[in-house]
Amino acid sequence: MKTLNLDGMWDFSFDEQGKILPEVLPALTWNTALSVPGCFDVAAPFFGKRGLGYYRCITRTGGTVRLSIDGVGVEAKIFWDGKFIGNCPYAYMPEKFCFDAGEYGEHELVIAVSNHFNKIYFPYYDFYAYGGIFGSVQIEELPSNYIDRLKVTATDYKTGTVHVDVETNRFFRKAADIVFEVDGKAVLSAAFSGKAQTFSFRVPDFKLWSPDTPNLHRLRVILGKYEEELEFGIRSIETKGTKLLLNGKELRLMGYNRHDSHPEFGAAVPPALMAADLQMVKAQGSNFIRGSHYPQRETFLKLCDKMGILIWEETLGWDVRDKELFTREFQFKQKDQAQKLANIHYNHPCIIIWGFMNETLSENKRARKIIQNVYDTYKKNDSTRLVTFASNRYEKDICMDIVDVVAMNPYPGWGDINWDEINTIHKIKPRLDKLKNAVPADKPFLISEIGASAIYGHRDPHRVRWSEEYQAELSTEVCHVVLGDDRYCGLSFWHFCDAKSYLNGGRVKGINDKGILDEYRRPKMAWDAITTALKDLKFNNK
Ligand code: ADA
Repeated sequence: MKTLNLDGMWDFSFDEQGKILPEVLPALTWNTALSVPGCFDVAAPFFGKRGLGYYRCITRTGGTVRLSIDGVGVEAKIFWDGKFIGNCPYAYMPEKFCFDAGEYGEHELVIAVSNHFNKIYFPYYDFYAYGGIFGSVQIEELPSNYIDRLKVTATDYKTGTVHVDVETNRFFRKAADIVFEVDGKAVLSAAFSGKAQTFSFRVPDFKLWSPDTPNLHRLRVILGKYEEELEFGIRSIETKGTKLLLNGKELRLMGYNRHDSHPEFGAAVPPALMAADLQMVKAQGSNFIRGSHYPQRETFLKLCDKMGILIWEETLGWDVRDKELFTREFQFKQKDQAQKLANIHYNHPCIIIWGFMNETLSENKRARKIIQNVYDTYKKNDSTRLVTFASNRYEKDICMDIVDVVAMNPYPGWGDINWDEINTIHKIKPRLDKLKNAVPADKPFLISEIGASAIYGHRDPHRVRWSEEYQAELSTEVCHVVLGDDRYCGLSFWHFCDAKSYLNGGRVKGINDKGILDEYRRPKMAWDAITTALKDLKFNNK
């Protein structure tokens, strides 16, 4: 079995007039080249344009193959030797396609990308809709019988027992031997019936995974001519009353919401920059990232597995209005994304929370049904993780009983200014105290967003809003109020770094400037303020 990494320089062609992705490839002139992964709309001559971008690469392969595309934006259609193979309907969602690539030899792969808004990515979202291929593109050459899905579940962190669910391709019907190795040693040889089957074994000399000890084990599965390798972690995540428990011990979360965004790379943030972001988070003593507001890249999740950073990953859907929310199409797309995400990223120990539909109409009875449905979809596909959504309906929210962790996005100290005030930091504690009393007494409560805008370099002795001083002072107060009170299971600031949005809706320079770092990752005063607050609070005994 061979894996081809197709990342590199691809031929590129842009159609600015094109509105809808075609079913059949048009005649194209491949007159330029762009990088994959990469975004076409962060570079001249395509800067800021909307249209159809065609990426082409020629590769040598053949037989049965599995093509993996780790996220596109806003959507894409895939063509192999001119023939339609499949869709990437959701921005940022990784997709896999198994198909017959034909005789061994040269073949043409075209990924046709549209960065027009669609029925899941609406123009009013507060983050820029980039166009391009955001993650790696790979081809695995497969034998005719292969494993389609491998799910590793640590069922008992005390004994190191794991279950491995093996699902094979449709045509696999023959009984065969299956071998499991962990860290290079055989742990189980068994008969595989030829249908979906679960195997169970204990990991010898297992070590638990946690943010402080992110131990990973390597699994190798051999089934006939097929082989697959992956890393997994042994850990549990559950709730007990108002607490989160990781491996049976209380876990408190502290970290950031983070957009995959950079002025020069758009949403195709390079791995080196991802690693640098995560190293900062780790060095600060934080342990949590909410991947706002869409699926994360495989590289990013692997880094979080290795570095011990806990993740909330969510479906795309931001502040969706009733006109869109109450359509069957939108509801299907939420459930479909939840089902895909829970399966595709199932084996990452770093993911502890599945999320969906940021700030939806959770005060509304019709929306409650939709929320219940998406929650149930996640649970059906993954009963081992916590499921929630971030609410901004506060006391009016009627869905707090559904979710495993109540998560809210309040903005006291920012959205509550009066004519005669220049500073509303004193309003933070009373507002949060009131809010926490509205949360069911038996549920963990997470402040999933909170923060203030600050323009990098804007310093002001009056500490007015938009100054670095104001944001730093607000962040310190938030750390003390939230992390100093164990009624809250955690906190994630809005947000890690400034990220491109739109000019309408009052975003200065078209950027959401509530980053604790600016868009180039230069720390604002708040970064050190938070680091100091965590030390003063001895957060997580550090
Ligand atoms: C919301 C939303 C974020 C961001 C934030 C803000 O809470 O979830 O994506 O838009 O507001 O900056 O106002």
